[in-house]
Amino acid sequence: MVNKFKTFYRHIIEEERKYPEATGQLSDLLADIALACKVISLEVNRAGLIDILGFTGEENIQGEQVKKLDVFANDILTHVMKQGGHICAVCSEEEENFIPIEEQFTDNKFMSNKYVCHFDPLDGSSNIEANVSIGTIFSVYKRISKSGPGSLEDCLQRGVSQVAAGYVIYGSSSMLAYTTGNGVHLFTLDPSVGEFLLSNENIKIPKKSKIYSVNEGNQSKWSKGINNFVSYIKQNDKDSGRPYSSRYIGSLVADFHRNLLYGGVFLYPADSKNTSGKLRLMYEANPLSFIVEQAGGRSSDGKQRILEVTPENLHQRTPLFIGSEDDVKLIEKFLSEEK
Ligand code: P6P
Repeated sequence: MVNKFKTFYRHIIEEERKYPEATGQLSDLLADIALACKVISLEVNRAGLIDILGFTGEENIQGEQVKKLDVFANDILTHVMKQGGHICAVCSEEEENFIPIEEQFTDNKFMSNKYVCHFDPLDGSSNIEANVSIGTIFSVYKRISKSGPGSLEDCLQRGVSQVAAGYVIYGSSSMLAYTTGNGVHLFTLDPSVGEFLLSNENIKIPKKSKIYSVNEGNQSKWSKGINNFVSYIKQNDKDSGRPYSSRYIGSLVADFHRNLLYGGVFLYPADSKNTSGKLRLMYEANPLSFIVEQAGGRSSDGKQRILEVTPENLHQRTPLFIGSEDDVKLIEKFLSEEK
């Protein structure tokens, strides 16, 4: 834990000052994302209350349409991105196609909308009624095209090209984790001041862990290599730290966040039903992989670094093995040996 009373915005400005060529646009963009997530946090925390107070159904007490929370989160993020002026395209789990955004003409000049954002606006939202932690995941790239609204080429870049990535977990408290390539830093939302305050700096994930996260209900559909890995870590062998403990919430951001702090490996393999895996490359696997590598961990699809996968489409799925370095390497070993 750190004892610096430092806001998220102050932290990103200090990061920006390390780059003399920085224009401040990325800092503003990240601040805009944090603002949107503060609004989402308010709604997520009210969601239970809305149900309790009987505002469910098509209209709330103000006669407004009560949106599904993930649609609400998507609308807020998209709106803030459009008004911010730094984005040429927004891609979202909730949108079939990317949303191209024109440059804005402000103070008698065109703003250079030089970034692209991918979002999973509210991952795990099906868990909200059970009061399980859910999250927003974001990923930021620099555009490839020169000007005007963004193109599909701007949106389909490999994860290694990300300039920033992060998530906000809406749990007992709302916490924001982000990286711009200089380590992973964690902030806790203090609702009384309405700021994300620095709580952990330069987080490092333990190299080896004793936690694995997988939906064992899919065991009959797994490949031989995954079955062999999971059986291996369940065996009793004190010297090699086995058996591991099983921790699976079924909400990616919650499972990832716990493993980042405590050590652990999360698996969502391809199987006979989800032959390319279930999770999405551009707005789940890539941002979390940038974060985990910046924290000293590893992330792979079983054959290669997630960050080096060449995307073919916006909603592409991928197998995902992410977390403590030694554990991910062990999975890759079992997969390489499966006959
Ligand atoms: P399963 C939630 O629906 C989600 O997209 C991720 O947040 C989570 O890790 C995964 O799916 C859970 O999938 O098949 O285990 O329910």
